[in-house]
Formats: sequence, structure tokens, C-alpha cells
Amino acid sequence: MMLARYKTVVFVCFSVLLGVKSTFSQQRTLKLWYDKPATDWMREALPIGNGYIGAMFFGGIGEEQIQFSEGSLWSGGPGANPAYNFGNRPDAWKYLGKVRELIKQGKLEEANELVEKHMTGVAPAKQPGDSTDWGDYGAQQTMGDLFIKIGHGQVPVEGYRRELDLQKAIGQVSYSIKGNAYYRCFFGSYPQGVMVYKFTSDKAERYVLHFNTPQHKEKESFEDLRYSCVGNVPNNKLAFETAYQLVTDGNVKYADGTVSVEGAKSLLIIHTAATAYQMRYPNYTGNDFRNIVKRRLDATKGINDKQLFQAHQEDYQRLFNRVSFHLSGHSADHLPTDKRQQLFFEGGEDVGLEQLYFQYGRYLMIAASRPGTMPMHLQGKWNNSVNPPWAADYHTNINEQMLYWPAELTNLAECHEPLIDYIESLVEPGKKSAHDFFHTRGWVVNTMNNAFGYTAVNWGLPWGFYPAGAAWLTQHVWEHYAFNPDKAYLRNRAYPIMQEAARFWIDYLTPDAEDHLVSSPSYSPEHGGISGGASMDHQIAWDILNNSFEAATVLGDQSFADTARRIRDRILPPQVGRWGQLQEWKEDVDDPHNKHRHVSHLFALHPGRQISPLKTPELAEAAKVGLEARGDEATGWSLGWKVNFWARLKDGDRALKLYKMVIKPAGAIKAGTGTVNYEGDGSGSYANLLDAHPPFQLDGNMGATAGVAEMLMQSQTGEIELLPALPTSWPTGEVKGLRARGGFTVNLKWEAGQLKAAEITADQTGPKAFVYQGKSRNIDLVAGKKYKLTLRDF
Ligand code: FUC
Repeated sequence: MMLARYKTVVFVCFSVLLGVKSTFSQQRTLKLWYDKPATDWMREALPIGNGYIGAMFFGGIGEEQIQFSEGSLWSGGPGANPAYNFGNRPDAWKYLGKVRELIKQGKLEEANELVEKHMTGVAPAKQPGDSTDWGDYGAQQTMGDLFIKIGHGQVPVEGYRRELDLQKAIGQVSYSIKGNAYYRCFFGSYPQGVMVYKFTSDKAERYVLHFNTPQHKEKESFEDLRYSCVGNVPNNKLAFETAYQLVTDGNVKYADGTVSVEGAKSLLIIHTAATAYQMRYPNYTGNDFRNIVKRRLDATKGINDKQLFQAHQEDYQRLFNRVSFHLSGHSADHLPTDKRQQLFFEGGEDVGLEQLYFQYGRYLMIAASRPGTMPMHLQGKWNNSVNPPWAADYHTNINEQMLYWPAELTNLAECHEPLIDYIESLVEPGKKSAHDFFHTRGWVVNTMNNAFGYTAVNWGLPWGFYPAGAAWLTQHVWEHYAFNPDKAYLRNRAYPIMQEAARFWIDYLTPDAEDHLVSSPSYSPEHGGISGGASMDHQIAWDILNNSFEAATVLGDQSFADTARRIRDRILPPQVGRWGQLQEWKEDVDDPHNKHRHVSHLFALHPGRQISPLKTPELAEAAKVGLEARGDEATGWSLGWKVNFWARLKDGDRALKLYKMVIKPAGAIKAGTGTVNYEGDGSGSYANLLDAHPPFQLDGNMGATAGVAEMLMQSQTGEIELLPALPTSWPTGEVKGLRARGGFTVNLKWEAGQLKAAEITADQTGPKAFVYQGKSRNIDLVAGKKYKLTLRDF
């Protein structure tokens, strides 16, 4: 340890003397930093969070703006409309037979018309006077902004720096005015359920605090240095409280919602918020939010900011430090992140930025998704609007799942839990939707899902028709077990959800002329129209039945295992078409020039496991043909998905090319407009490294982080494959703490493009196969004991 530190110091000194930048990664800082304040929320402000609350700070000189949102603050649901019925249409299923018949006869237009008329869900209803876009479907809501005016005002400052430190999960702003230093520090504490904002200065300062919100303020109060605002969402009257406790050496006054602090060298703001929302069908209310706010703030009494910080550090680093990732090569940490990103785009080497972006995904997940909090939505937990793009909801035709792809792979299993809770909460409303629309057992969700169990087919055709969303979500429920084999979890929580998701498909699939089971009506997400036999449905049905078969086998439920396997094996297998492509539909109608962002028919390659170069090389080749044809350019999340596809196809260089396209400045190719763009113009990442669809969607960040893990290790085929898609420009590096299915923690070191050492720790005793460059090696592992593999072992 001492020696390592000594070497580091010597190396840094040498580097400085020689005027070269460090080529070894240990000194890299994992910081995003800028030399000016943010002026744009989406592109520049920096995200912090405590799982419950997502906040963005701007670092303005004369005024700090902290915008925040609590994950459960939603418009819509029963509170917005007493007739809200989760979108369901109880008679929809009566048209299913006719639709199927029309599809069989090739009358697709008529089938589409019938589905549109009778089998789509109830559109969002608006009450008189409701000015929101989403009516009783609702949208995730901003809670508002805390503005903090600083006495010195908007004046010239020296040495301005605004940063986000991923190692510590803190935001910082520093500068000086005529030799007097000013410093701000911001962080979110999950254990305490609070956000902490600290302002200090050499010179006593004046601060004026004001909370602005587009929601309805019912009552503001100030007592014992505690500000509170109780309010509600105008659309559904969902109640909330946000409050902050001040700790300061200054004099504090309160009048009309404004708090002023005079003569303070130190101002500590401990902030929290909660809502009446409860994730419980059918009412979704009843949370004792006022008590929660009080309890959280009372619990910080007598604790100083150092102790708050300490508790946050311990909590955060326990998760974050599980994975380290270092690449040998040039790192431009000395440049502000926006400049660095631009140079990188222009072709400058910056493996440090590649490391940073990977870890940023992990940081964002820890900040946005912790046990007991809402699942991440399209923007994670960060939303500054009452009408956010796509309602900032839970989209299940790719986005919600992608948000959680890195959870298990990058050793953040706990962060997966909010998604699993959410999935569990969808089963009951989803059963009603399955019954009403399809007359089946089991449960469904469709394309867009809200916080209030809207599991119906959505109100627009064809985009809203997507019952496969449930089985795809359920893959996460299974994977949580696959990575952390805990039979009690499997039996008590996962299996019931899985069985119900499988039952929908057991009932829904129908035999074709060759006696294969096909999905009809079906729809390949946001591409084409309703038809019979969209490949993605078959692949997802295969996945849930395959996973259910394995789960049933583990739990000794022979009868369900037999059923799941029998149905699985009758599903129409992936088809290869006339130009060698994996078919998107049952019919060989794919257009080789089509560049659509959804690459749904490659689900079986990723995140599924039906296709792999190792087990099904011909199908993997057909997937590659299809992927080549789609091209690289795409919206943010689609680029992220393609990193994963290429990693699974073991083409590390192509995966890295796509990864770089995710990181490139958004709009670097054509001007990003900040508005929705489906063609890929303006995709990449903003200066704050949040991914641009455009606009901002967090799924691209998470897809990219997962993609890097897939480049370094894979375990979906049963073996653990080491460095399956190592790019040539990452010749030397090290990753520690990745997780593999079966419950393994893996550290990898490589040099000159070759494996140097793999260190494996198993959660459970048993044999395991490891693969490196096509060669396999079996080891008998004992739980908790470290095993080392080197190049010579293969
Ligand atoms: C899916 C995608 C869109 C967008 C939306 C939030 O429907 O097709 O591109 O990402 O989700």
C-alpha cells in the first residue's frame, strides 16, 4: 500500500517535471468540471440525488439555483379523474378473434382498423381547467426550485470552478472575490433521506432563499430555522411537503416565503421532500409524508455537516467502490469536461473520459435508484417540468429496461430493487388489462406506463400496442436472481411474477399452419403496423418461458417446468431472410435500407440469450447482417443498445465506435435542437454528459455503461467469457468487481490486448466454465475463496 502510494507520488512528480500527462490511470479524478456556471438545465446543470430526490445545481455566481424533483410526485391517476380505470376497455377482447382472422387472411389494414377502434386503451382524460398535456395518465412532476441569492451579487470572480466528483458523489462550486474564497458543496444522502447544500465564505455574507414551484402552494411556514411548504399538484391534488432546516452562524429572518440570512460565514441547508403517493393499487395514496419530512429533518439535529458527509460517504462508497475501471493511455482530466468532450470528438485520445462515462452511469444509478424509492423514469430522477417529454414515465418497449441494464453487471444489485418493486406493483392492474384486452391469464403492460397502474394497451395505434412489455420487465426479476442466487427471493417474489408473465404467453400464442406458436396480433416496437408474428414477441416469449423453466426447475416445480419448456420449444424460432438478415417479422419483408432506431428483432442477442456467437453462430451472423444494415447513426438510447449488440457479437472496435458516438457532444454532427428527433440528429451527450435522445433521456447513459461491462465480460450463455470484446485501443487496463450470473465477482487485468489475470470469487460452491478467446476452462470454486486464472490456463 505504502509502496503503491510512493510510486504514485514519484510518477506524478516525474510527469510534472517532464511536462507529460500521467499515462497511468490511478491518479485520474473521476470528475466532471467546468470553468463557468450552468445556464441551461438540460445541457449544463449537474445532477445529484439521494434516491428519492433528484436535484440539479447550476453554480450561478450571484444566485444558486437548485431545481429538484421527488420521484413520486406525479400528476394523473385516480386523483385526476374519478373515472380513471387504468386505460382498460373491458370488452376489447371480444374483437380479438376477428382481428386474428383478418391477419390470417392477410387483411392487415382491416385488422389495424379494428384494433385501433376497439382494442386500444382509453386516452388520457382531462378535467375542465386542466392545462397539462397528460390529463389523467399524468406525468412525473418537478417539485420546484430553491433559489439562493448571494450578497455579493453577479460580480467578476477569480478561479471559478464547478464540478461533480463521482468518487465522493458531491457537487462543488468554488471561486474567490478579491482574495476572499467562496465555496459550495452539494450532496444527496440516502441514509438520511436528505439533500445537503453548504455555502461557506471567508467573509460574512448575506443569503436570500426562496422556493418557487409550478405546483400549488397551500401553506408556507418557518419555525426553529425550518422552512416548510405544503402543496399539491393542481391536476390531481397529490399532496407533498418540502422543507429545509438551516444551520448557520448568521442572523435569520423570514417574511412571506422568503428567508434571509445576514452575516453568515457558513450556511448549511438540509433539505427534504415527500409526497402522499404510495405505490399501491388501486388508490396509490396514503403515504404519511408530513411525518417522513419531520422525521428526516429531526434526525439531523445535532449532527454536523461533517457527520452528514461521513454517513453519505460510507453509504455511497460502499456501492460505488465495488467496481473500478482503469485504462492505460492519455487522459485529459486537466481540461473542463465540455472542452474535453469536444477534443475527444475531434479524435483526441482520452481513455480517461471513456472511464468517466462508464462510472457516471453507476454514479447516476446510485443517485437515482435506491431501495424504497421510485424506479428511475426516462430522465432518471431529474425532471424540471410539469410537461416533460413523454411524461418522463416508464416506457417498457426498451427505455425502462435499458435504464437498469448496468444494475447487476456493475455490482449495484440493490439499485435494481425499485424496478422490481414497481414490476411487482404492476401485476395486479396488469392482470385486469390482460383479461380485458386479450381474455388471457397472466399480466401485461404496454408501451407507456405511469405511476398509477396504467397497464392497458395505450391509446394510440400502432405505437401503444405492446403487451410484451411485461415479460421483458420480468427478465429483470429473473436476472436479479441469476446474479444473486437467493432461493427465498426466487420462491417468494420472483417466481410468482414470472409465472404470471409466462401464463399470458402460454394463453396468447396461437399455432400457425406449420404448428409453430406465433404472436397475433403483434407489433415490432414503433416500426410498421400490427401484424402476426413480430419476431421480438417470439423472442421475449421464449425468454420468459426459458427463464420460467429454469426457475421452476430450481424450485422443483416439475409441472410448470414441463409446460414452460414445451411451449418455449414450439415458438416460431428466429428466421433468416433473403438477404441473410435476421427477420423482424414472420414474413421476409425487411428493407435492407431501413435505418429505424428500434432494433427489436435482435432482442434474442441482447438483452436476451437465445442467440449468441458461441451457441448459435448462424443466427448471430444473421443478427450482424441486420445490425450492419441499420447502420450506426441513431438516437441516444439506440446508440447505447448498439454498443451492447456489438459487444455480444464480440466486435470490440465496433462497440467502442458506438460508445464514442454516445459520448460525443450532442448535436456535433447536426445542430441539436433540444426537441424530439427520431433520426439521430443531435444524439450524443450534453456538456453535463447526460445522454441526448435528443432531448435528454438517461437510458443512453445506462445503455452505454452496461455496454462497457459487456465488452469486458459476459455470462449470459452459462459460461463466463473474459474480455469477449476488448477494443484494440484499450490494450492495457484493469477492471475490478464486475458481476456474472451465478453469483460471481470478477476482476480482470490485461496487457498488450491479452488477458494477464482474472480473479474470481464465487458466492456459492460449485463448478464453473470460463472462456477466453474460444478456449474453455472448468474450475471447481469454493464460496468466498479467490481463484486466479492467467493466460496460461487457457
Ligand atoms: C420510445 C422510443 C422513442 C423515445 C421514447 C421515450 O418510444 O421509440 O425514441 O425514446 O421511447
